[in-house]
Amino acid sequence: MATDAAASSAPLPRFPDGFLWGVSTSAHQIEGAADEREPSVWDVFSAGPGRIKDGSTAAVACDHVRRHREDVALLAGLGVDAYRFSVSWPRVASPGGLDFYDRLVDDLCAAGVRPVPTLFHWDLPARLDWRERDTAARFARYVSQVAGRLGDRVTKWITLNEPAEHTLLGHALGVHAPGERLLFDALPVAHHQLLAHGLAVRALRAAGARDIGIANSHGPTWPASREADDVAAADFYDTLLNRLFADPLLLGHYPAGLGELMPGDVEADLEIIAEPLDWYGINYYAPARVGAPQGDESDHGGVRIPAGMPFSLRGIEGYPVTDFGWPVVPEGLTELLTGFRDRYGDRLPPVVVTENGCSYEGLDDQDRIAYLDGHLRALHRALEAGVDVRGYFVWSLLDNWEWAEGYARRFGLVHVDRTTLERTPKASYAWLRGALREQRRG
Ligand code: IFM
Repeated sequence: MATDAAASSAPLPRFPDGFLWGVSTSAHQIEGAADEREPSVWDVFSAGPGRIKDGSTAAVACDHVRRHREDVALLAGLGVDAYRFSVSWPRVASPGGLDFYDRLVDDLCAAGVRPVPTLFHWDLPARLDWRERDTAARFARYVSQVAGRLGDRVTKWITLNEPAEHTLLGHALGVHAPGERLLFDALPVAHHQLLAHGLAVRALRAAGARDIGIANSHGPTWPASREADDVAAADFYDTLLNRLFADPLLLGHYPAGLGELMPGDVEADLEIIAEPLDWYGINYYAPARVGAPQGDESDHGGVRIPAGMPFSLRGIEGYPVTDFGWPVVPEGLTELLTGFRDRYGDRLPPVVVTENGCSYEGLDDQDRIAYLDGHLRALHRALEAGVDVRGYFVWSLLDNWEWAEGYARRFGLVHVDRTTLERTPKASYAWLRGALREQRRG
């Protein structure tokens, strides 16, 4: 069902001077050229039967490795300040792999678009495993290698993308790569990614970087009712999705009861994990409605929550939904940003919204325009409420390979034909270009 929301005809409010406007993608979702790099956990996972809804793999994706010049031209035409892409560790580990990113960064700089690489966006080399502590140290060595090659032109860095989803969907519930169903035994995977993040911050600083953040996914967690057991379940889910991945970075400790479950010398690791950040990236899509356990397995948009979890996920009623079935709740972004500021106070560095977007079909994507318009107004309300937000990145530039959904979901401002791979800017691309021009006119 499509949303019936409409973009406001009023111009967007004015964002502060220097506000960073960008779009995001990730390596595995767009690059293709899979035969020119070593396999990642996603190559192995997607080769298994029944794992990806349309049976596809990302072997071709958007063929961005070969067509990146065209994609850089699209970015320049859109008028964004910055492009958030990810560097594929399996590609960098393969002969000549860094050459591609070298060219991409050169082309972006020549086009006046600031490169903002994410160093890990879920495509772990298949020979590695986040359950192993050593993966964090290996990550830091790979980060040094990338920074050594690109650091003369890249000034803004992102360590990890959404370690929460990679842990929960990939290692606890098994619906993403590597397909492990460890439930709470997946907690070491969270710890080792956070440790990898802290080590990466140190490696980047050693290479001279001064503008470092992370892209963590967060959302408000709304209790299903005011009953105590629903409120407790929503608090628990808030801890799992929000606090588990933010408290160690911003406060230097895990939420109560979780540090004891982590492997290794947790206190010493937390000192590394809490390396100061220059900014904190938040990916926002929708709030979660959470209730007390209902006693049996539940299906939440294709994600099966096993019986025995201390919470259940419920539908969000009363809001339009995207073609993916995700509720469209712009005010959730205001709530999230003000809530983070209230929770972390001056421990929260300036925030950047590193992802926000929606999946809709069609070239005349008025629903996406309404979505972006609504979320930008919601972000502006957070600015007015005093939250220090410095940038906003749309997910995504291109229709791409949406993980376990395959090619069925279209998040792009630019349509990609699945047969010819031809790129066609959608109505939302023109809308965003116009909105950015307006902002610059003041
Ligand atoms: O496509 C993903 C992206 O890789 C991570 N954040 C959410 C997006 C939409 O599901």
